[in-house]
Amino acid sequence: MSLLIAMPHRDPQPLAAALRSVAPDIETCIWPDIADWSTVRMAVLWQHPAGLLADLPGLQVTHSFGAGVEHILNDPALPEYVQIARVSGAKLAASMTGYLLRQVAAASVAGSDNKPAIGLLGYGQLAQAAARAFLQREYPVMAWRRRQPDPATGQPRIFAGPTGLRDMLGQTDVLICLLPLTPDTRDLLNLELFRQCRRGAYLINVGRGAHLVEEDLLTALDEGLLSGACLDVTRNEPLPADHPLTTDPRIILTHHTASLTDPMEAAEVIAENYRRMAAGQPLKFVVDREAGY
Ligand code: NDP
Ligand code: OXD
Repeated sequence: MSLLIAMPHRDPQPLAAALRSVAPDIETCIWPDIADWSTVRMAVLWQHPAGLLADLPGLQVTHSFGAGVEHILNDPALPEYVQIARVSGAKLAASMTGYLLRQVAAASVAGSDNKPAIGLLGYGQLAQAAARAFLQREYPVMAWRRRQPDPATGQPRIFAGPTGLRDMLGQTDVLICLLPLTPDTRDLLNLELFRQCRRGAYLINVGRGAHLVEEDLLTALDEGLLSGACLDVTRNEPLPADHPLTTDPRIILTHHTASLTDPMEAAEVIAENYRRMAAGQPLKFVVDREAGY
């Protein structure tokens, strides 16, 4: 029984070393150096090679090396019976929160003399940590999620569904996308949505590039619907040098570095899930395949 690490575009060694230190008993191999494919029970994946999952007959769990899982869910070779888990934790959330605080402080948001009102799209692990930090600094904070909020009122104000989204957008100065990429959220950041925002709102997209219709962002900036944008994720990564987004002074670009998975934090979650898998126990940070996150 073994664990496979397959992330051809990232250095797998820091994760392998962290796994050796937290779980020396777990037999680990690194793609493409796999002695016996039939013994692999868990695969840790990030932009893994096409067709790989079809070659692992004993696979029980796929584990994303990051928080996002669309790269696994979109794999046509993913068997129905294989579970999906992902990495999450305090370090990932703290790093995202730090990035968002810096970007909001640097953004010049039209018409806001006071602290701009933050509207979070998504209220999961990362957005909840960010919301706490913004509230501590006395920003008004709202968040939109899929499931209806509990009736109890509290901070931040929670919205759900299409009407909730419209309500939140109309009161938002800085819109932060922290959604997973699913069929329901793809292309959500489009002109129709920007028209519902407070005029001159500022957009920060740290979710996925495919949440944003990039031409619509340029139109919204031209029409003054938005005052600026900060994009950590784009449809093509890395962006070609001559792409219109790279030269637009109203747009700040970072290169999918808002929050990088810490190998030790990842190793702890992965090792814990490996043990749970072996014991037939429920996994941590397990993905609901139907919901897509
Ligand atoms: P979670 O799975 O913890 O949270 C997802 C949130 O999105 C939940 O609140 C969920 O609602 C909400 N949501 C999902 N679908 C919808 C929908 N259709 N309508 C409204 N709300 C919806 O995710 P994380 O916070 O851990 O991560 C979020 C995303 O951030 C990742 O999927 C990844 O794409 C991105 N990311 C980017 C990084 C970067 O460096 N740029 C680093 C790490 C992650 P509900 O609460 O009702 O379930
Ligand atoms: C992630 C990411 O999903 O790095 O963790 O984007």
